[in-house]
Amino acid sequence: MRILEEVSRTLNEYLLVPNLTTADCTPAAVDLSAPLVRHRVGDPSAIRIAVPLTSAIMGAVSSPRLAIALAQCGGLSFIHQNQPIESQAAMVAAVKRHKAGFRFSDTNIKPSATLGELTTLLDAAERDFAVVTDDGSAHGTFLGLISTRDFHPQRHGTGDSVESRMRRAAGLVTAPPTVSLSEANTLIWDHRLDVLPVVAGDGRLESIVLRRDYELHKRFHNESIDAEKRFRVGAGVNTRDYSQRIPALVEAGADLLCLDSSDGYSVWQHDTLRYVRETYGDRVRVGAGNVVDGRAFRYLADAGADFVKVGIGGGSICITRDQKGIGRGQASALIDVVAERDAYAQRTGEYVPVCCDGGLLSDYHMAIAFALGADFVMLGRYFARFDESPSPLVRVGGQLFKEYWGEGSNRARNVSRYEHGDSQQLVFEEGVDGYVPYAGSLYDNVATTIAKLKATMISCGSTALRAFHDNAVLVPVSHQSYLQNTAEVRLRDRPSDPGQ
Ligand code: RVP
Repeated sequence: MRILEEVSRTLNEYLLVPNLTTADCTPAAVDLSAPLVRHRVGDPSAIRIAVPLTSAIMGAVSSPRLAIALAQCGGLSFIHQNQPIESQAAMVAAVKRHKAGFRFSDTNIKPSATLGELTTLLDAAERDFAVVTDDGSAHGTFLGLISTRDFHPQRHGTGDSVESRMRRAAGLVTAPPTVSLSEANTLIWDHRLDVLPVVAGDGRLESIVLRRDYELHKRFHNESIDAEKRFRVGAGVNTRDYSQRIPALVEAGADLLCLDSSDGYSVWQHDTLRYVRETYGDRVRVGAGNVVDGRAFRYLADAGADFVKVGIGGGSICITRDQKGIGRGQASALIDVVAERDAYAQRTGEYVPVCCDGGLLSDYHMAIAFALGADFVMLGRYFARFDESPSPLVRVGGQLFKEYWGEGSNRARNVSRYEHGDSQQLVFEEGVDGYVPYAGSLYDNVATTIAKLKATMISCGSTALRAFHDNAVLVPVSHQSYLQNTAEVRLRDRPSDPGQ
């Protein structure tokens, strides 16, 4: 038995002390770009992202829609592996197929649906139009469009059919899948369209181009794209079916893989990493984890991991610490692993990036993680709250929430992430199934997060993540000091509303 001297600390337990802010520290000068994969010290990483945020390998978080939105903003998603190989590969392929500016139609309806059902759909999705397809799916036969301008609840019965008010395909401007984005935008402006459906030769809906995205597209200068200008996307893999799953994901075009396990310090991860290196050399990039100390980092780095993910038990939906008594405060884990990453780089000349995963509940937690040395972060709860996440939007007591569940919950039953020996079933839960407050669009929220991260770095006198880590001055906070920071305590002293 060995007891570590340091107590286990969370990200909450640190604050940053400002450094001198010089005139060159402006938001425009701050570079948040980060390496994602192993590289020789001094050489660039083969995969870098402009915004160091990745979305968690979870069914409630990383869908093709979210992956595209996040890649547009400069980050990267990992499509979850708790699904059959074919459907995961199809999700990866969908992201790679998607051309910038072309989006999946996410608000679709059948012609036989009622206007009442349509209104419910539009309200929940906060959209003002729906695409009509024969089966109400995103890739059904395109039959027409219907918007809130085509009907009015007082003029048309809620029981009337969508078909009775829709604008039919025959009278609409559409484009073939070969259309380029600039041609699509010309059609939009020439015909004063809000939406241009892209329809394949057999009549099936492929995607849509929105006038509003034209402006949006102009906002993005940092898109995560590959050499062929396709969006980048990652995918989770496991140590059970890797010899079938990995080839399928590579074939589908995945840019980066990541072993998805709650405890990555295992011989199974070693064997899977060796398989990738022996089969593909450096052509396929794969991260490993999760770990909470330097020993485990070294083990996985030696086995060939392209990056190592840190965090056990800190996830917002995670009960691993309660169930198994394993884990470590995220700050302590990060400090230990980052020290080993830097020592490893000095010793071997190889820099293996570190990802901080789980328990990043507010934007300032991300800043603390970067100051402690994380190269990039992985977020579940953060992204689950947005329109683009795949989980249902629900109204509870007048407030909107998105459903969010852990991969170790009964709902997900992700056996390969929570394997315990050779068991093929989830014997006990390590995650919960709950709700997170709905927070709107990913684009707006990521922009705010980036602005806050830049503001923190400016206060700390740094314009790049590595310099931020090197120069950051952090202070552990006492329990009293932490309490004083929480909004709850500050609000308690506020005068009550005059009307109450
Ligand atoms: P959070 O961002 O705090 O919601 O945490 C997300 C992370 O939690 C994931 O990236 C994963 O490492 C971990 N996770 C996912 N499911 C579970 C669970 O069921 N215990 N934990």
